[in-house]
Amino acid sequence: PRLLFATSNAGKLRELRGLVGDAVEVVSLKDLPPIPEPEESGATFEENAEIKARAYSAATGLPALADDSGLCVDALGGRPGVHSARYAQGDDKARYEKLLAELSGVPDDQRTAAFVCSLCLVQPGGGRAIVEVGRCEGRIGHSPRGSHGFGYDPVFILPGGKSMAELTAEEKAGISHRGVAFQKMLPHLRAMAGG
Ligand code: ITT
Repeated sequence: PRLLFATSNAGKLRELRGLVGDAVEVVSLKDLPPIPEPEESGATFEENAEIKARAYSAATGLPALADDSGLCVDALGGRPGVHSARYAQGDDKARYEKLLAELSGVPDDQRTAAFVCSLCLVQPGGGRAIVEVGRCEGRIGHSPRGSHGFGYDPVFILPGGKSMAELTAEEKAGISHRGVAFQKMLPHLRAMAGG
């Protein structure tokens, strides 16, 4: 059966397509008539991923894989967390600039953060939801660097010193929260596709 990548975020879609390769035949929301976005009313990444997977699977009759993800900053008590997409009006740059402003004056050893990704796979007709989570630890830099990736990548500094936006797509896939969650999900996708 075809699998629906249930996201309207272009960056996520690009990365998920790279991760799945030709393991499963995939369709995206762009290939389908418009579907109203479900309200992400959950308190956790897992809950929101399941809300999205169930809503898009129900609307299309397809197995759906949804991604709920975000950036949890320790000095902000875990914010923006599940609100990462809505942290500031405007584009990705407006959001990471707001984050840098909120952290101004915070010393390096208190700038730790983690990207978190929850993937949820739901079959049409409801039933069990499969949820897998990945994390990627780092810290928030002082200025943006790099031009790959999306979202908060330019201000997320990895243990090696590079920003996430300085990695190639392949390098990011190998270490990212999304890559980690996806590797855990892959056996379930293969089982669904029939081997
Ligand atoms: P969908 O719900 O349609 O999938 P969305 O962008 O609204 O798209 P989320 O609610 O899960 O999705 O928000 C995730 C936000 O977290 C995203 O918009 C980015 O700002 C940030 N984010 C997630 N993964 C990221 C990554 O790999 N690199 C940088 N920022 C990321």
